[in-house]
Amino acid sequence: MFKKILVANRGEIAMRIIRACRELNIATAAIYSEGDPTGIYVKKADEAYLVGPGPVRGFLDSQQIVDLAVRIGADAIHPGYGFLSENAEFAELCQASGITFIGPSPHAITLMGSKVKAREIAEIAGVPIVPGTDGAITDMKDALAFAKKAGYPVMIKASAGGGGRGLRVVRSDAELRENMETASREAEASFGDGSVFIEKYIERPHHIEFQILADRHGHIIHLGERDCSVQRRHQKLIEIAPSLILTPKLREEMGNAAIAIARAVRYDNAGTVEFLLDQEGRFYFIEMNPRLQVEHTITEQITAIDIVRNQISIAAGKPLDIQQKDVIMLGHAIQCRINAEDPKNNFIPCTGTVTAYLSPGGIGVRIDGAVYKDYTVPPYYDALLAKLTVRGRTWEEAVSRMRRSLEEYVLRGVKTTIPFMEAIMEEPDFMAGRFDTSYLDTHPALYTYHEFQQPEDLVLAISAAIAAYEGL
Ligand code: MV4
Repeated sequence: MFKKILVANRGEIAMRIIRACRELNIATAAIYSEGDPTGIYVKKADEAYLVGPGPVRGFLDSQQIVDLAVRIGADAIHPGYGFLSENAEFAELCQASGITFIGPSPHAITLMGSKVKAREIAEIAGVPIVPGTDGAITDMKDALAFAKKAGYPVMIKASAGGGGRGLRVVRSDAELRENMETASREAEASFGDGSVFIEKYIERPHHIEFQILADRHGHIIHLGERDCSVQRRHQKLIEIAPSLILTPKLREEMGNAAIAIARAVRYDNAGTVEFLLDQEGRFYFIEMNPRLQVEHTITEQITAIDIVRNQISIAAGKPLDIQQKDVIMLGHAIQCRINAEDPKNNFIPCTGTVTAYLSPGGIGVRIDGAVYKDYTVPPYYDALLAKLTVRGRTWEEAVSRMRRSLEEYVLRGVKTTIPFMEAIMEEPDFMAGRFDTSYLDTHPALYTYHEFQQPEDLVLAISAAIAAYEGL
């Protein structure tokens, strides 16, 4: 087993990985930058090293991170999510430097990084894919011919895109002509690969993803699904497990499909296979994420399986100690992302210093976070402050527990998504489990929640006014 793991990430996911290492008696080395020197994960690691230059580049500098790992005697690196977690060259550099990359092989990362290749692999594996073009489109004639056959609307997708980037819905030949060129140019600019393909657009789908665990001895299992349909412009806000609409038959079929795709690319470690479920109950593979996901916590809460611990032991060459028959999903879990954003102001990211902090607690309540009183929220990274995950025996119990936990959550000094999440937990369609990817667009009233002034905020305002008056 590893002696020391370098955690090549920050914030809540660095905390999550450090906790798993602590439980396994593995020493940890954190990296931090000038952009967030006071991150609590830095204090929790056994060692901490400044990377740079600047607030972000150090986290993206493969050579600097691998050189550090070699210098400090780390035998493995965990990339978390984002940053270098889906970078095949980084995984290769780790291996070439004798450092274990805690994640899938570079080969699997590369294959799943191409949405066109992933579709081909799924088709060969007999997994349903959305009707679409055979490979990337280079000739407008082929694009128009596909749209004529499939019927509008269709979706233009960047092959090197993912997570919702590089997508355009078009509803006519004119729109298709206008958007093909720009889509390809944007993909070239964003991903260094301008190839695009087209799929039939699935209206108001559910976004269902299956958690995969695969070891290096050919054992592959799935840990059930997560429904991530409550999202805004591809930013997931609330995720639930299990889905409220999958039948046991669909769960079995989609779980087997997810395993078939993992097997087709000889996948190892943790990964997530994403599907769309249409209004008629048909499912389609769309992409696979070769990394740990933000929302992995809801799967852990209903299966009691520690995904990060399994990632570490798989990377150390151990066989899985669980089989598919051991995966039992009990109850319902919900995760709310507590972001430093202002839902009333187009979710713009907010910074500030936390003036009061108290996590909710009690039965079935889990906080993954790196926030504390007097923490200054840095403006350089994604806005995620903490993830609030609750589980209940029933959906209703989970919703009421999430409502109570959000109410209880004290996080002042910076605007957050907490009041917006509270509004969702009281919204009848959500409470009844009636939501798909159009939910936030079709419930605009959610954005008009009333934000109660906290007493001390009022005291601060009044005392400032008095001071100003006396100063006159
Ligand atoms: C789609 C789709 C509808 N039709 N593909 C692709 C990236 C993945 N993370 C979500 N993606 C989608 N692909 C076809 N053919 C709907 C989604 C989708 C989505 C698209 C736009 C805005 C929000 C979305 C939320 C979930 C799924």
